[in-house]
Amino acid sequence: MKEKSALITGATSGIGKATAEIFAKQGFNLVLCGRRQERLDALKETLGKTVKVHTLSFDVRDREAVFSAIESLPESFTSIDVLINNAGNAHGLDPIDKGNLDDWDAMLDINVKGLLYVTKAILPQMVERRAGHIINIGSIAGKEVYPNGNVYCASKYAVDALNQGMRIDLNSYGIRVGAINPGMVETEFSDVRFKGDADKADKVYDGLQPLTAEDIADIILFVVTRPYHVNIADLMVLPTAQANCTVVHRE
Ligand code: NDP
Ligand code: 8X3
Repeated sequence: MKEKSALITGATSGIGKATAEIFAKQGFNLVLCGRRQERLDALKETLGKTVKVHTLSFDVRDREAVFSAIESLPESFTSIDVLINNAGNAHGLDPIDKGNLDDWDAMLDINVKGLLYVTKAILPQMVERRAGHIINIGSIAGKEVYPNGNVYCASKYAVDALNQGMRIDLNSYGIRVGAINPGMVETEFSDVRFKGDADKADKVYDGLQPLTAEDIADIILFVVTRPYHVNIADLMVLPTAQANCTVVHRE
């Protein structure tokens, strides 16, 4: 069987890292992306024992860095079967009138424009081969707006729109496009949102069992390993304790 390859953005932590680990177990060769080089090196060291691993360190906001990193891929990695657009975060949780402009820029530049840049850089070989699979990591926040979610929600609504737009525009090339939209997953997400305030971050998951990064990685693997004529287009995954963005059962 032909070897498969996947490029994962945001592979240094949380959902992206767990996805890299489960994909390596299934024999996917991996291109792992993120800004934290030491974490990329550590992943290469461990996962590189079972599959081919190439790492690319760049900020998805930096348009030129995105394109030059992907152009620099060695021959063995120029054909990417699966792109996982996962890099992203929430920055802040403020009402719209008190929002921090740097937080707004970060969320729109990373979660929306970064996702677009990486997709644009990867697409030519998928279009040429008339094959490929793009998984966009959206969020329940891209389906429902919650108090103080404003710009983060807007960024994930944009991911939802882009997921649909990509599926429409790439339909004639036979490229699969789908989104996974998680609810609460305990990763570094809340540490980033609250800028390292561990008390605030921990409170998010107080009294409930959140999803783990591995729960989502497992589902991504399921989506990717369906027969090629099956495209899981849009999937929402919540912890059992969460009914929607605002209804959460805490013991
Ligand atoms: P983490 O904070 O654990 O991981 C975020 C990843 O994104 C890191 O690997 C980080 O790598 C990367 N990243 C962030 N900013 C940039 C940037 N500017 N350039 C390149 N890479 C970047 O959070 P999660 O694993 O939870 O988040 C992954 C995705 O899942 C995000 O899109 C998030 O919105 C989404 N999501 C998360 C949920 C949750 O509750 N945790 C729920 C729903 C969706 P590095 O810092 O090394 O660059
Ligand atoms: C992350 C889930 O509810 O914190 O996308 O926005 S939430």
